[in-house]
Amino acid sequence: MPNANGIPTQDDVKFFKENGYWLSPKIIDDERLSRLRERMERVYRNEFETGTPPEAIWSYEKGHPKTLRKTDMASYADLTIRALAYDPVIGEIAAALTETDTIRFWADQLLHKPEQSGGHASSVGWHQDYTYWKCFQNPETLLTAWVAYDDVDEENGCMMMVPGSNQWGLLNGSDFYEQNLDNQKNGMNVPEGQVFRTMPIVMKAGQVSFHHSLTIHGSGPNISDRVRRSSALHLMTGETRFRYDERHQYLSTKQFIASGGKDGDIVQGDMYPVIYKKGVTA
Ligand SMILES: O=C(O)CCC(=O)C(=O)O
Repeated sequence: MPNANGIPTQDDVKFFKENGYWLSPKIIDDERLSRLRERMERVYRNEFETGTPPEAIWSYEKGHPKTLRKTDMASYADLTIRALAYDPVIGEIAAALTETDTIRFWADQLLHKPEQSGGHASSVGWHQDYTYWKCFQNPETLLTAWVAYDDVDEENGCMMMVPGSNQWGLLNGSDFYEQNLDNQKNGMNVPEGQVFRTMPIVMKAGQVSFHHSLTIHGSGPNISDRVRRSSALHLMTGETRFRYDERHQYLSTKQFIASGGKDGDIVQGDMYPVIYKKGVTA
């Protein structure tokens, strides 16, 4: 069991290393969750508190209301969403799981999966996040914290993890946008002797699920009457180094390059704030 603040124990760290994911207790309280849900709606109405828009606003089927919405870097637009992205407790948990002393934030996504979305594109295909993050050198230094704004279960399309896949290296066939998850998994080159077993990540609102950048995960449609809302926060350890990769560029990596960052440099700077440093209280 984690301690009172949700900080993982040695057994939890062992579980994360072996399985590639770990689920915290509830660490975001109900009042903060209702503010986050309200801010999510404001961003969807194009009301940007800071005056800066998110990096990308995207949904399937040209914005059909029953499809998945993904908004990249809403933390640029809204200060409540930004405070969650920079949350030091989430940073401390990430540091414990990766056994490091420094965690930087590097990206966030708002994810909105509407109720009764079956029959529309609202699934997330099986993928390893590192497929999209080759602009960083070492997948071991990268992880995601997924914050549930609502209770999530199989009916409203919770995430599913493939336990142990964090130890399989980078596979072919990852595709966040694929809708036929059953077919898709047959195209992934799972190593000989390993089994593609799926684990639903059932969570209460305010819990945070952490996954390694090589852990295969995806999610099905929302066949319930309950919306599924969340923030996915992409984090890195202080050891993360940059790699120039033409295909995987973001506003932050473009700025890193513009300010002189080169292949092999430690990733740091204004776009990559330190959210946790061991021994320094927030
Ligand atoms: O929300 C989902 O179903 C998938 C999110 C995801 O792929 C991620 O957080 O890395």
